[in-house]
Amino acid sequence: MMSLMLHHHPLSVCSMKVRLALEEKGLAWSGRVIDIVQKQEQLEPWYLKLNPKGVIPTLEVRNGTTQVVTNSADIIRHIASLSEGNGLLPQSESDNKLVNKLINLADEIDLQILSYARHPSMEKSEKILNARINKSLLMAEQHPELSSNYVVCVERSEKSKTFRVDEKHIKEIEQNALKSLTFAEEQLQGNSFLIGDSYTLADVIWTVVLSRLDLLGYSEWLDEKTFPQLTNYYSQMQNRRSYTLAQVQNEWWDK
Ligand SMILES: N[C@@H](CCC(=O)N[C@@H](CS)C(=O)NCC(=O)O)C(=O)O
Repeated sequence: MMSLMLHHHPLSVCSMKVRLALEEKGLAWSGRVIDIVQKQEQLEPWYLKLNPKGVIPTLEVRNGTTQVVTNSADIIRHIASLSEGNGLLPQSESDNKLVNKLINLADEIDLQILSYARHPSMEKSEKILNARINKSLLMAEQHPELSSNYVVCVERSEKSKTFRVDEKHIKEIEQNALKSLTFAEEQLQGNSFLIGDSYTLADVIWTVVLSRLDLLGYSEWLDEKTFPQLTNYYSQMQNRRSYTLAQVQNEWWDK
């Protein structure tokens, strides 16, 4: 019998996408919380062997053998491809292409950098990024065989520190996000979901994106005047049982 084990964190936006896909698929799963806030467990050697970039989420699909899937967009696609559970993909090829386009547009919105840029405490988020850099450097010394992995982890946190205060970079992310939101708004014209009348994987990822933009305070976008369809759609999605079950939380990490 197949079993699914997700390495995740309650407040990680990438983890929320996967939890929501699992709940909408209606499959049982178990989870292991990876503390990316205080202990920086994503940098432990055992975890790097599963996820060489040292990020969450990671899904282990056990079915006689174990398949490890990383990167949230690939994980949700993998979940949708499983024969068990509810269908999350449309019938026609053209609609499937559209689902993929909507997944890519959502995935390209750099919610990590926007989250670091808009965290209520620059000091607290700086502390987390520094803790990741310091632990990566220390672990690289202790585990030289994994040093190239730790270089990637240091570079990622350094990049976050630079870009989150780079106004031009943030503006670019926001302008691209606005283009994608405009596309999603048009898709919803006369439709209950992003692809016509049925809930798909595109709705999974967009629900989480809208929820994070809401947390980040982009109230001018989640507004009836700017994007009426999306605003109404977002409240409908919040009412789904899966939203609660998947703990799509609108909370900041604090430490
Ligand atoms: N493209 C990856 C990004 C994964 C990612 O950046 N995850 C964040 C949490 S949402 C993380 O693990 N951060 C810890 C770190 O950067 O050390 C995905 O979608 O899975």
